[in-house]
Amino acid sequence: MNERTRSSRRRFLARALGAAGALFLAGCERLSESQWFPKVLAAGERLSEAAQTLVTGRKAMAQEFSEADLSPSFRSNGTAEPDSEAYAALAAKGFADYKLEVGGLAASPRSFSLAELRALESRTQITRHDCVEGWSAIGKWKGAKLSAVLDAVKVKPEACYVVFYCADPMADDGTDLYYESIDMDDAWHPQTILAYELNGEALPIKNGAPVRLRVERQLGYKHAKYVMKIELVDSFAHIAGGNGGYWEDQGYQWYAGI
Ligand SMILES: Nc1nc2c(c(=O)[nH]1)N[C@H]1C(S)=C(S)[C@@H](COP(=O)(O)O)O[C@H]1N2
Ligand SMILES: [Mo]
Repeated sequence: MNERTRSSRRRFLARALGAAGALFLAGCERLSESQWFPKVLAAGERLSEAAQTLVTGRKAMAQEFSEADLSPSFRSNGTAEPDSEAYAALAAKGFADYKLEVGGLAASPRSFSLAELRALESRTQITRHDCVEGWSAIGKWKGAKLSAVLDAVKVKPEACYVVFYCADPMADDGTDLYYESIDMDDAWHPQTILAYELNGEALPIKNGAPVRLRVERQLGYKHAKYVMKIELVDSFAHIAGGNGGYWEDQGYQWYAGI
């Protein structure tokens, strides 16, 4: 579904869900026009079904597996160790000084140490990771629910996306950090976690230590590793190439739902 269709469906959905939903979704769509409304309302029933499918679709759980399904080892892809002095210094101390900064459109922005993240409500899940390069792996992830982090910082209603800034520079000169973003549907999803364990052990550096995103309804490149900072935003215009992610800035689809 292209951006425009998606936007139309979301607007219809806002209507279908009533005033509260409309208020929330309207904030995220400030920049788009509203001409389509009369047309959609005339279409009635049929679109109402489409809206329903959309709701179920975005809330559905990704498949979970059993211990017997675990891949013998979970491979690393992309960065296997960030080429950054700041990261090396953190790693040298076993990430004891790590702080996850969470801010942007939040009423109570704050940072979280690893201990503080571990104290939040957690979830453990065995899921399959699918990379667009053509490989998959099943791993057991444990982490803080992103919803618990969002609750703690009090997300402002204007927030439309969550942006994850990583420790690894993608350019040789140390600039162009990897980053990614998801919308609020994925952000509040129960399987969306900030993982600090893989297969029962502290997350290895090759898989994103100390904390990486697991957003199970999305393809591999959305699962930001080495997350250092989280920002709640209403647009990507001010961030890097403006497309919501490192790979998106090179032309990948922003919505990588599966
Ligand atoms: N910071 C950061 N996150 C990243 C990447 C990366 O290079 N840097 N690669 C992405 C891609 S394409 C995939 S498939 C997964 C790989 O995760 P893994 O190394 O645990 O297999 O991480 C994603 N997140
Ligand atoms: Mo990937």
